[in-house]
This record gives sequence, C-alpha cells and structure tokens, in this order.
Amino acid sequence: MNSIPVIFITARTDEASIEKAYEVGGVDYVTKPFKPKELFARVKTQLQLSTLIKELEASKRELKYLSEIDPMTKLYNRRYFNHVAKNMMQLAKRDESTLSVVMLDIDKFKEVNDTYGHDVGDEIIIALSDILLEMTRESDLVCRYGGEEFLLLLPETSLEGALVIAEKIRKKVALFVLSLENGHKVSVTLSSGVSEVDSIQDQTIEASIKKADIALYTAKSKGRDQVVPFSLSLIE
Ligand code: GH3
Ligand code: MG
Ligand code: MG
Repeated sequence: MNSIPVIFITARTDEASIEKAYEVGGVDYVTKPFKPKELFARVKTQLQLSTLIKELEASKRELKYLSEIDPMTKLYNRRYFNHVAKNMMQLAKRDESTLSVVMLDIDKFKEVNDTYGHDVGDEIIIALSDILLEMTRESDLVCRYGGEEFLLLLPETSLEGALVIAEKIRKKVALFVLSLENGHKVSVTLSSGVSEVDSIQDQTIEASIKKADIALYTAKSKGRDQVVPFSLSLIE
C-alpha cells in the first residue's frame, strides 16, 4: 500500500474522472475552486488514518510474534512448529531430501524445581534453549514443545546426522553449570529421541514426532542422559 496518501484537486466532477483518480491511487479528492479549510480537514483526516494504519500493522506484527514464540525462551512454540513442520515435510518429500526430528526432555527436572525452586528451573530452561540455538543451524527449527521438552526439526539431515547433533547437545548440556548467588551449582542432563522423517510411511509430521517420542521414552528407561534413535525394534 502507498504510504503517502494522495488527495486529488480537480476541476472535474464527472464520475469517470473521480473513479480514475481513485484507480491510480488517490485516497480522496477536492473539487476546484477548493475551500482551504476543507482541504486542511481532509489532509488531517488522511494523516490520522495513516497513523492508525501504521499502528494496526505494528499490532498485527506483534500478534503474529506472540502467536509463534514462547515468551520465556523466545523459541518457537508448539503451534508454530506444527504449522512449519507440515510445510517442511512437504518440501522434503518434493525434493526427496532428508528431514529429521529430535525430541529432547530434561532429566529429573522436577527434582531441580523441588530443590532449588521454580525460578532456578526457569533459568535452566532458558539456558538450555540458548544452547539449542547455538548448536543448530539457521535453517533448523528449534521449538519449546512443552514445559521442559524441546523439539528440533532438521532439514537436509539424515538420522545419522541428527544423532551427531543430538549427541553434541547432550554433551554440551551435561557440561553446563548454573552458578547460584548462594554458591550452589546446578546442572542437568538431557535425554533425546531421534527419528528421520519417512516420506512414504509418515503421512503426517505427528507420526515422525511420535517415533522420536518412543525413542525418547527408551532413552529415559535406559537410564537418561543419552540419545536413542528410533528403530522398529523399539515397538516390537
Ligand atoms: P524425567 O527424567 O522422567 O523427564 O523426569 P522429570 O522430573 O523431568 O519429568 P516430569 O514430567 O515428572 O516433570 C517435569 C517437570 O518440569 C515438572 C514441571 O513442574 C517442570 N516444568 C515444566 N515447565 C516448567 C517451567 O516452565 N518452569 C519450571 N521451573 N519448571 C517447569
Ligand atoms: Mg523431564
Ligand atoms: Mg517432560
């Protein structure tokens, strides 16, 4: 949309001329001989309108941001993930490229909250979110899928590639220490389940997420702080 409103001043009052003025982008017209007060009033109205439109556009951008981003971690939220994942899956199918999902969950996080309080728990979630962003590519989708659960969607990444990334993240998180003011040091571990999107078998992204979730469950039951790939043997 044109950001400078144009008001036509014209001696023509026939319908076709007025229509033409609007057609070429005019927002209003004044006929000659014009009254200065009327012209000023019309200019003022247009300026007010233009300010309102700018405010509306800013609000729309803000709303879009709020609907896509988790306010605490600034990672994408689940809703946005599901939306983008669907498109990424279609693209991968079309280009016959690989796409992988990693589901990560903080181990025994309830204990962290119970021992150090919810605020410290929040700090840990934020710090881990930063690690996830730091360890992934610009083209990867990093999402806070639930309370202390994250999902990565990695385009052009095979199961093997995704396992390498998940393992690097696991190691980095295991080394991370949050130092509290009272001298206490808090650290956590992460468990991950990894699946490669099977463009034939997985009809929806939810099917691939489910596989990563099954692998994550296995990682938990095998003792946590580990990365497990999905394989059919896990559901047999
Ligand atoms: P597991 O190793 O099996 O994953 O154990 P867990 O304790 O991490 O799992 P559980 O699902 O029992 O507990 C998750 C905890 O995460 C409980 C919940 O209060 C906490 N949690 C979820 N979201 C937040 C959050 O935003 N901030 C904080 N501080 N805690 C959160
Ligand atoms: Mg957990
Ligand atoms: Mg959990």
